[in-house]
Amino acid sequence: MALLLLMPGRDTHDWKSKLLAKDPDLDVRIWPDVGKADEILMTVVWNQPPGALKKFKNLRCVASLGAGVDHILADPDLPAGVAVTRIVDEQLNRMMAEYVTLAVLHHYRQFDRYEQHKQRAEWKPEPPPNRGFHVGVMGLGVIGGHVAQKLSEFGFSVLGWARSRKSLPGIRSFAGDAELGAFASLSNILVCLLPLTPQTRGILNQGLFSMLPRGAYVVNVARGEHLVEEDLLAAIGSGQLSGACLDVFRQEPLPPEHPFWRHPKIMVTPHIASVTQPENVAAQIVENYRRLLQEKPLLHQVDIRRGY
Ligand code: OXD
Repeated sequence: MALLLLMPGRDTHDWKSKLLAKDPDLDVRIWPDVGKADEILMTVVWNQPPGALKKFKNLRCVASLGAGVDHILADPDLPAGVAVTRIVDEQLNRMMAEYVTLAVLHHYRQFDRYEQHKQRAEWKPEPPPNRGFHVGVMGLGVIGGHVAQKLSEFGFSVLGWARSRKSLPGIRSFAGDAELGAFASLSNILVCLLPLTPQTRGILNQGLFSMLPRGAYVVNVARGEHLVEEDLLAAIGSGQLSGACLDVFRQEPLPPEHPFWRHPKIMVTPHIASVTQPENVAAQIVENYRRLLQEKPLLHQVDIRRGY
């Protein structure tokens, strides 16, 4: 049996060598050189082409290359009964905490204003940031919970919102639709780290923005589909939002003509907030491949019905 790397555009040879370093006997194939399709037991995927997943009759597990699995669950060719796993990795948590802390501090310490002053050679101290400033983190799973905790350790007052109530030291927790308004009304910076599901698609919209304190700032590091782009532009235009830092987009790469590129109040990065490094995660992929062969429960298997 074999493991297939189905990740067009990624450095699959590096992935293969990192997997073989963990288990030199592994039969690792690289799409589209699949060999005998019936021998594929597990596939590691990112941006899989349409129809690719339906070719493997003995497929038992589809592993996401990243923390998110929305690209797999949305694939109409995902065979029924196949397990789906995600990456859980300290390195991914650390990178995300770095990125979000940087975005929060950049806004909180008004670096955007100082960039503008600099263009005019203007020496202009701004009033110090407000007390009573809260960072609201949407999504308190493995990564969201870690980010919330790091922001709190940094000294921010952190609120967390999730579908069900979470108990995290130092984080004031809000849960479900009923408490979304209370959470939003206190969030001077709103950070989205939610999984993408039918319930969370488009959740960053005009309705939510209108519940935030005037001048709030939005950081989206989850999925582009969480954000209604037109609503963001309108909310910044009206002054309801002061700006946004975005790492993910409905269309990636973000097309050159997209208004976000040239918007003075929107920071754009190319989906780099937190990136899977093969050397950090090869062990968990190889372990899951062994578990499949031994018919043991898999690490980090997602609940397909819940979507994460
Ligand atoms: C992920 C991502 O899901 O990089 O890990 O977006």
